[in-house]
Amino acid sequence: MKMIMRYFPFGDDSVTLGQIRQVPGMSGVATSLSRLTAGEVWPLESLFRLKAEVADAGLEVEVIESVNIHEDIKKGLPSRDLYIERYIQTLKNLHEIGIKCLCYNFMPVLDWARSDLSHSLEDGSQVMAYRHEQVLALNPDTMALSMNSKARGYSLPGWEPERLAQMAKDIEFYQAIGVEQYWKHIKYFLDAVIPYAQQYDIKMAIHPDDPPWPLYGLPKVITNAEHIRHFLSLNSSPYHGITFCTGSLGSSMENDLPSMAAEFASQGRIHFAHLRNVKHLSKQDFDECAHLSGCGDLDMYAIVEALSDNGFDGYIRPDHGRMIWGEQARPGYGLYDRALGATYLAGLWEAAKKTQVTRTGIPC
Ligand code: DNO
Repeated sequence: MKMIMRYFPFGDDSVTLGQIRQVPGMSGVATSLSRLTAGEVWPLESLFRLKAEVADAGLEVEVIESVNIHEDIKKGLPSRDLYIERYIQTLKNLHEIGIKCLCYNFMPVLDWARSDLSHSLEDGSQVMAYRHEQVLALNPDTMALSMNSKARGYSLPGWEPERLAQMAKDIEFYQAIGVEQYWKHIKYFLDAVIPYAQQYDIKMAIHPDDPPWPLYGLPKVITNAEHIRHFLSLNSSPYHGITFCTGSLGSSMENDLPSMAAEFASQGRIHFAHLRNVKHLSKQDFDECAHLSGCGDLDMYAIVEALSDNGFDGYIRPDHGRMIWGEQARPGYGLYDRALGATYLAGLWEAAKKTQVTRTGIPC
């Protein structure tokens, strides 16, 4: 297991690589050329610059999060072949700088959705929150504007301007095609790309839909164990896997996360884990919260134990943290609470490893 933190390069982050380097146990970053638009080939020189910047700080860049998929691929338009070709060229370039894992998503139009990026908890911290009725009442354009206005000037991953311009039209398009057709578009992409991922030794790790239920009539696919099984069955390559995001999957009270972690880790299909907790207020309303099991509804120890016992050897990053101690940062991605989360998760990992033989009889 390697513990990493997300980092936005070239002046787009309030957190520095030097600070990340000082978080105990931190070996690298998950990063991206976040200012490029979906469909562009990632230039090799920018990638080498990124690698050098990270290496200068004594960290590794082995995970890219994410290379966004052009909407024409998700829509299954004839132009998708051109964008798939460019995606493969980007994979080749990522291979050149030694990338081992790529986190991506296949969510139509929207990436993640929240009703509030700065909701105050009783302890005075701020978190991102989701209230289903409020999200439904907003039209997506209004939600996009309100999310970007609260991003404190940083780019919001998943809410890139080019995505937003077309939003209303795209939503209508997806409403018309339906989920069965959407799965076909996923398969078309995988059939074309996974052989190259394998050739370039890059593990592809799809991120679950966040939140994991239908919104605005858009197809949602990576939402629960059954859908993940179906997704994995579309290609048998070990390079075809998932990002196990406990916050996204855990937003649905129906998902049993330790059991899902055990099932997919034992198949070698979890390449990356985003670990965070979530506090439910009702079935479809939740607040993000501190990482500790006691602060939310997920049993973080049981999840880490399931990953560890089932041979998980990928990357873990602490996911969204609270905004604490007066920090001003991109929502979810401040330094302090993610650093607390990272050390907590490292502690859970150590405990799981040290008790593995006595608990399971299986040596580490
Ligand atoms: C949100 C992130 C997502 C994730 C993408 C991966 O904070 O977890 O934006 O990076 O879905 O493609």
